[in-house]
This record gives sequence, C-alpha cells and structure tokens, in this order.
Amino acid sequence: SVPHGQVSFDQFMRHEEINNYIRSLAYRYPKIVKLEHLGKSYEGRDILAIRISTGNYKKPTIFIEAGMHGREWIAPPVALYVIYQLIEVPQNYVLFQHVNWVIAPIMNPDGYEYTHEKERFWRKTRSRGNSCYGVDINRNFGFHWMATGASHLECSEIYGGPKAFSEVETIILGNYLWNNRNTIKLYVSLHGYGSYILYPWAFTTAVAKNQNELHTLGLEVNSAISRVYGTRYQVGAPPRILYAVAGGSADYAKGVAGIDLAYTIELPAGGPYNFDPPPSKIRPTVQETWEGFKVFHRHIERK
Ligand code: ING
Ligand code: ZN
Repeated sequence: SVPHGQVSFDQFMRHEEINNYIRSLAYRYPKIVKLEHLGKSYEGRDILAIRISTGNYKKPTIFIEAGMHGREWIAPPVALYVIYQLIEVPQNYVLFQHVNWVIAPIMNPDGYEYTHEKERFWRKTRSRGNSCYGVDINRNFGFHWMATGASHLECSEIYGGPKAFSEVETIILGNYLWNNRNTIKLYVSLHGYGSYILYPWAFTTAVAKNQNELHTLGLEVNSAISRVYGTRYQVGAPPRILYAVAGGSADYAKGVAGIDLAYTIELPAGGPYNFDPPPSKIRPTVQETWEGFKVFHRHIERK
C-alpha cells in the first residue's frame, strides 16, 4: 500500500488511496487545485476529479477520465501521472496558463475495487440486475444507444443496460461533459488494452466532419509517444481499425455535447491476459503517454 496522501507509480493503488492523493493535492496546492466531487457510485464511493488551473474557469479545458472499466488497471496511473506532473513539477506550470485541466482517475470505482477484492477481470459497473450484475458504461450513453456493438444480455461483458443512462456513473460523466460543453475542447477516455488512438465515430463508418484534424492530431500524439520507448499506436475510427460500438462516451462527447476533439486511448497493457500488466509496466507507460498529452495540450493552446 501507499502512505496516506502519497502517489506511487510502482504499484496499482486502491480507489481510496487515489482519492486521498488528490484530496491531499487540493490541500497542499489550494491556489492551483480544486477538488470536484462528481458524484457517488452505485455502491456509494466518491467519484472525484481534480481541476488544475490558475483560477479562470473560462479557458479552454482538457478533460481526461480513466477507470471506466474495472479491470483496465493501467489507465488510472496514466491519469494520475498527468496530475502529478502538472502539479508537483513546477516546470510544467506553463501547461496550465492558457488551458485548464480536469482529470478524473476512476470513473467506475465499484468495478475497480471489485477487481481488487473478488474478480480480477471484472469490466462493468456493479449495479444489480435480474440475473447478473453490471452494465458496460461505454455502451450506456444516450447517443445511438444499442445501434451496434453492444449486448441486450444482462450477463454480457458489453451489456448496454436496460436503457441509456441506466447507470449513475454514466449519468455523472455525461452530465459533466454536457454541463461543461462550452469550455471542454478536448476529451480523452483512457482504457487498456491494445495500443489504439480512437476517435469518432464509433457507431458508424461515416467519417466525422473534422476527421482530418482528429487523425492528424492522433498521429502527432502517436509520434511523441513512440519517441520515448518505441511504442506504436494505431490511429483511426473504431469501425475501421477495431470494431463498431454505439453508446460510447467519446461519441456522446462529440455527438451530443459538441466536444469536437474526443479520443479513446487504448493503452498498451501486457500480462498473461493483457489487462494485468506487472507493476513494472506502470512507469514506462505513464512516462511515454505523458509525452502524448503534451502534444494534445499544444494543439489546444494554439487553437
Ligand atoms: N475497449 C473499448 C471498448 O469500449 C472502444 C474500445 C472504445 C471501441 C470506444 C469503440 C469506441 O470496447 C476497451 N478495452 O474497453
Ligand atoms: Zn475499456
């Protein structure tokens, strides 16, 4: 475990440890950090975000979220490392002079804790159904919900839920994107695994109006990441390079909240099942991905 209020990139932290770290940052850096309580999960855990800014909330905002899928343990450390770099490395303060950052490291704390306590490969939320638990948050958003790539079966890993926004965690993320739609200029959803940089649309093979910008920026992020340890991502829309999905968060961010730059990053993971990289994978992964976030930042700053 990690000392209270500290962060570690040598182990996978528990949800409460992560929350305590970001609470401690809010306490230690009140001028640049604001804690945002996004809401409570189905089982009552606090879903927190940290806002990093100089105090003017009208600046273009980068919103990053991780941990929507319980078992994808590599994603929350990447979000935490962005938080750590921005706040605890003073040379990086230039990165929030013209741009605000909001980062939520664990969107599905119930699923995440369940993977620590009971079933390592649990993906969904932990809401109770008739025959099975849980809904896939990334199939539960109200935009072309259930059109493709999702299941009506409660026990499926990709169950879209009894209706769109059936899950409180989906509502919390959807409302945040909607309520901040005028300032959020970039949304990044962190997942694992596969080494993909995905952009809308996921629900259709039709191309987005700003496909050119989405693709070019994705390629630039990939280049910056690959310069560190040679990791290479595939960049594209899900139906072309992976599979079509409806009800995902990035499509909702773009299609409903009007956030034109929306990405899902499938981090490289590893381990026998690919969701279970050894703790030694954390450092190289967070370090290389951070280089990608600097490219995202530069793009938003110059826009
Ligand atoms: N993969 C994503 C999923 O939700 C994805 C991939 C995301 C496809 C968004 C299309 C759109 O299936 C994981 N690992 O969750
Ligand atoms: Zn995922």
